[in-house]
Amino acid sequence: MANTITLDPVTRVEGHLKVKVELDSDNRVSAAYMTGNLFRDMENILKNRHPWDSIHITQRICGVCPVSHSIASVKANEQALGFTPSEQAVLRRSVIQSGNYLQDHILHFYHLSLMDYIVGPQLNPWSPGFESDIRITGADSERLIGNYVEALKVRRQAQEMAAILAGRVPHVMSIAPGGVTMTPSAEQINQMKDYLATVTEFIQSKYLPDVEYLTGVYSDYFEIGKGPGNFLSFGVFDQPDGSVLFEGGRKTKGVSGSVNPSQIREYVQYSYYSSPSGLNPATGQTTPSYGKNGAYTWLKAPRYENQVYELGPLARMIINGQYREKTSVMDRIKARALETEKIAAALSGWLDQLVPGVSSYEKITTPPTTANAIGLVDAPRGALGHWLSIKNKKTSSYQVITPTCWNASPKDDNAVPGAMEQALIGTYVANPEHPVELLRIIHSFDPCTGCAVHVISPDKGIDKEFTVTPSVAPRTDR
Ligand code: NFE
Repeated sequence: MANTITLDPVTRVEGHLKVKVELDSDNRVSAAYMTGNLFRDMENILKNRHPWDSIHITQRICGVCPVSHSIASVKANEQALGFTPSEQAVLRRSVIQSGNYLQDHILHFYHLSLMDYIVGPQLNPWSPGFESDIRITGADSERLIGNYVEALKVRRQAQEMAAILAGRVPHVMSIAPGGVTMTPSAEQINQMKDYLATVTEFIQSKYLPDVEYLTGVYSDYFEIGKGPGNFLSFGVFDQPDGSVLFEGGRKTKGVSGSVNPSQIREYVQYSYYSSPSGLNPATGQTTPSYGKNGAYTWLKAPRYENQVYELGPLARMIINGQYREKTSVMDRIKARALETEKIAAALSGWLDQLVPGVSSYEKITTPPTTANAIGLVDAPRGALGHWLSIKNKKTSSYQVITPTCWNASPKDDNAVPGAMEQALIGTYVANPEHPVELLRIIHSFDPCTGCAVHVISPDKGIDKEFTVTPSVAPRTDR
């Protein structure tokens, strides 16, 4: 029998994720199984509700990327209405979304990934941790931990900046069919500029140098964790002149292409659903079937023209010609940091274009009687799609495909593993009792499985086990 390693839960990710890998006799991963342990049934909850409820309910899918859900949902609803938002509304939405992106990318590096590479504080929740291949110690480690703490404050600044226009964060209030209901004053715009100055200073003086340092110390990780080599994005940050900061598109084995949503299919042979496999989300179905024979996850397997794609900052940067076409742990970390710098620079220009005291909201009182619409945008982790159907002014069908659903997807009906599974396969695990290589690969994708519901075994409860097989003892402190 193959030697297996199971990490459950994978810590420092959003949501509840499990990974199981099989090792061959040389300690290389020969098979990988990503399991999303959550099912929330949001899509069925939305049925028969007012279509605009989806703007707020889908934000509750996740506290990390709610702005992107609100934008995907409002885009679908405005397409259903045939409504085009004003230039100021477009701008204000991009300002809110970029504030969320900035805090999210900083979150990923300092608070979710960095502890895989340094000696962290010998405190709960950082300790016990894996003790293998830690190359950053002593003063360098302490410096990075100092920046970890500063990053907490900086993320707050980015959130507060977004909240000025959003009404509140993380779950925003001002984004509605018709535009953005918040009209900023000149004083508030200046306040946002002050927040951005602090965040930009941190990106330039800490985040970028720290990433440069990490990628230098762990340069071998430019060869570890390679994804499928296909990249997809829906594009993000609409600008008032009709352009987008990051264009959507595809790179398929080096060849550029556009994205046609009708070519997306979701397969469920290995997922806990009894609904038909291979449906396009416009006619998608979500019928849970926990424990289905052969299934191992709540995530479906989205594919474009039956191909596996990697999504996220690396995909966006490659598709936009702003990063070399490579895929690895360090390429993902580096591309995310470089994207952060670009977003902060663009945001500075957007703040200059905000017009104080001018409304960006046109009141619309009723949804259409019947419509089919799509809202596509990129969330921080990649392409996000909301498919909406309206009948009798109510939502009759709603399907969401999140970026992590693509990246952490299981095998499809052709038994082809998902992007993260492919990135794990072939990896050499030096010490199976401390499989830090697996965590580094998983974290580089910044997965979030918050898009589904906790399944609780009443006798076991949740999160009681932290298991690394074959032989590290379970945690007993939680
Ligand atoms: Ni919950 Fe999200 C992003 C979306 S990932 S963080 O980015 O959509 O599936």
